[in-house]
Amino acid sequence: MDTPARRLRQSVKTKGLAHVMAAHSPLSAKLVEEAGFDAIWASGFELSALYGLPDVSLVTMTQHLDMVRAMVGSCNLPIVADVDTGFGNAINVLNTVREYERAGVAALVMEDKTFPKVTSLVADGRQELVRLEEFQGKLDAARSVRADPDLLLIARTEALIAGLGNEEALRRARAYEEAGADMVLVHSKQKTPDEIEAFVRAWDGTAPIVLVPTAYPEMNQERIQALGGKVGLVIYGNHAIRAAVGAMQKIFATIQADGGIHRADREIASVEEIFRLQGMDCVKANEKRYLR
Ligand code: SPV
Ligand code: MG
Repeated sequence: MDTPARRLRQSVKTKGLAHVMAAHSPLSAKLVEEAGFDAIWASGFELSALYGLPDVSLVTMTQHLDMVRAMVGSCNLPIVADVDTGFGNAINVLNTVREYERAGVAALVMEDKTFPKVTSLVADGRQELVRLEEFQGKLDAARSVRADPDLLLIARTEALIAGLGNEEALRRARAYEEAGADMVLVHSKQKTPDEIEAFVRAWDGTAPIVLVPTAYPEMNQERIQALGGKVGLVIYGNHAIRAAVGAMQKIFATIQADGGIHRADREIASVEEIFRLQGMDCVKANEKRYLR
């Protein structure tokens, strides 16, 4: 059967590296699909920002799950769900995996921080990790409850984010693979790729690595591939919400400065373009067909 999980696994297999773009709404998910990415990152950071909140476990699982369901319904790309810490301990994880799988995601990324978590990229953030054994238990729980063996369970270690160093990141990554993680995401907030490159070079497991190069943007596809095919997914973690914020700030300032919308009107998407994205052509066709 052609499931989203299988399609994502297939992308990684055939392309070597799948490109995953962040989205925070059905509309942004649709734009990710039209732009030709392989999958959607249902980012906790983006959804928190959409609600005007910091990414510190304030957005609930229900809120995130509702948005994930709406995105699943709006596009055909596989969705990689950012489930933060799994919203609690291993008992919570049992419920989390069941619910997200039922919602139709292709993959879940669960991180080894304590709940409530603190967003990873903030300077001097309070980064606390759970014990390695506790996280293995959470992975065990996740594995035991997934119905489809193709559903990708991605273990994310925040060891580098917490300043614990490469050896601890490797120790945890190995332990998470041993506990059954299909891939291992290792996050870094260093401004250059060297920390991550050192990790990937030293990686001796078989699970593909997942990177989120937000903090070290010069890590492009070419540089990732130069690491010898160990990286399976690259996640562009927050570029949808940042693009949206920049575009709104710019156009709002233009309208304020001009005292009207005359100049702004030429610089933004047309109303027709929004109709297209909303599927108004379909409404018109259905009106002809069904309204008698
Ligand atoms: C997210 O996009 O929610 C992430 C990536 O988890 S980061 O914000 O960089 O931690
Ligand atoms: Mg997140």
